[in-house]
Amino acid sequence: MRTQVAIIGAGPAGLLLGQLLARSGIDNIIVEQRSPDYVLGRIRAGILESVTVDALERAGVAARLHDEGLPHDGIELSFNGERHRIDLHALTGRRVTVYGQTEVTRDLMAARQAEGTTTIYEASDVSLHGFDGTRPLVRYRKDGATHEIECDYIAGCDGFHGVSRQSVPVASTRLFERVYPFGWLGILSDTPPVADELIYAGHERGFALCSMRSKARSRYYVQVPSTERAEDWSDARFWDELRSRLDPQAAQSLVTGPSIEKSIAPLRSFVCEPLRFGRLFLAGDAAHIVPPTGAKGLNLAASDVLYLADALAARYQQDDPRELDGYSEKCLRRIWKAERFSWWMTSLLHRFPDADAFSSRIQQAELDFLVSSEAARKALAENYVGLPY
Ligand code: FAS
Ligand code: PHB
Repeated sequence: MRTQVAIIGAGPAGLLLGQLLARSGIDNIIVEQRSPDYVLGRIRAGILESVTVDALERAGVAARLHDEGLPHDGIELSFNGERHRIDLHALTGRRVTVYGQTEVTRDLMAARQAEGTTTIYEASDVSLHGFDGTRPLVRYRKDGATHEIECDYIAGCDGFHGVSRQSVPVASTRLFERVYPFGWLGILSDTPPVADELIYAGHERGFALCSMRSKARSRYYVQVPSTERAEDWSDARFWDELRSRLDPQAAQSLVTGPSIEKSIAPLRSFVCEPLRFGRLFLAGDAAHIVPPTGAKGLNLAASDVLYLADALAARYQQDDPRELDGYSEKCLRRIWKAERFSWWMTSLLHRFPDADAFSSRIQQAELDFLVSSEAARKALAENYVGLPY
């Protein structure tokens, strides 16, 4: 087979890139190791920045998002038994949209299928070749046979554990990482959300987050040690722990019910530099990971893909390689600001097992300053709604 751009991974980054390239008349094939149902079964992000909404509109897949997505003008911080609203819209003139990553992926899959663009699911032993030259090649196995895709460029959109970044000689990369000593135990339940907006709670027992997917489906998280296993947490144990970390009003209003999904996400900050290796470009979780505290993971993937789609369009339509040459540096400027914000929100609201008394007082002072200073609240709001694209 031959195509202009071979995309590795059919998560939100790969599917969004495929859709944007197709709308620019650039031929592409996506190679994905899992089945469509498996990809849709992963419960991930829930908050979209306006940049991501714009990208989905450009991709022609925003109709259901506008029908079913929930625009949110603010978030709440809960600590010391009180809740403090951060009015995102009043502080920045912008808002975020609650719309699950699963639904974004579903909309992108449907659009790609309707346009008949090729996605190869359940491909195994995917390998990348020749991207340091001018004739890159993707090889994979499916239905007992080995297949090859000749292409001009490869987009590595295969997530943190994917093959793309692993295909680059380590000596050509600089990796930056911080692994946190805790994870998020998340639960999905068909119960009404505890409040109209998200509640980020910092408590001596640990962090908790009250989020949602709709007015009838809630998403909750509690911070747990990295050693915990989801199967050791009954629904009742989860609800009791969550309730113990919320302010009295939220604890009182919490509606519990059976979990329809329960999993633990590890927390890490990670960046690979650079993002380009000859004809291979990394985008999304293949290039960087943020702790989900700042709701940046999916949104960073979208901005990488917007930059890459525009750069490939300039290359193919005006034979202008300059945006491709500037891709890595442009993405990294935005990536590192999102890494900083996600690290800061995580440090602000989580309990660190090795924190001494001084660190705990600094954390308390940070929270007190945040809720007493409009400048501090504005800084949080600007980052949360998404820095300028
Ligand atoms: P993805 O990991 O979503 O997609 C990569 C795709 O590549 C997958 O479908 C995978 O099967 C495929 N792939 C991997 N290796 C391959 C290979 N060798 N060959 C072919 N295909 C291959 N972000 C938030 O904002 N909020 C959250 O609450 C949140 N929770 C998360 C929970 C977990 C457990 C994880 C892992 C991430 C979470 N994230 C969250 C971040 C997440 O939403 C990512 O930012 C988002 O999925 C990024 O999308 P992609 O870059 O497409 O990567
Ligand atoms: C979610 O709804 O899954 C979600 C929302 C906000 C975050 C992280 C996760 O910061």
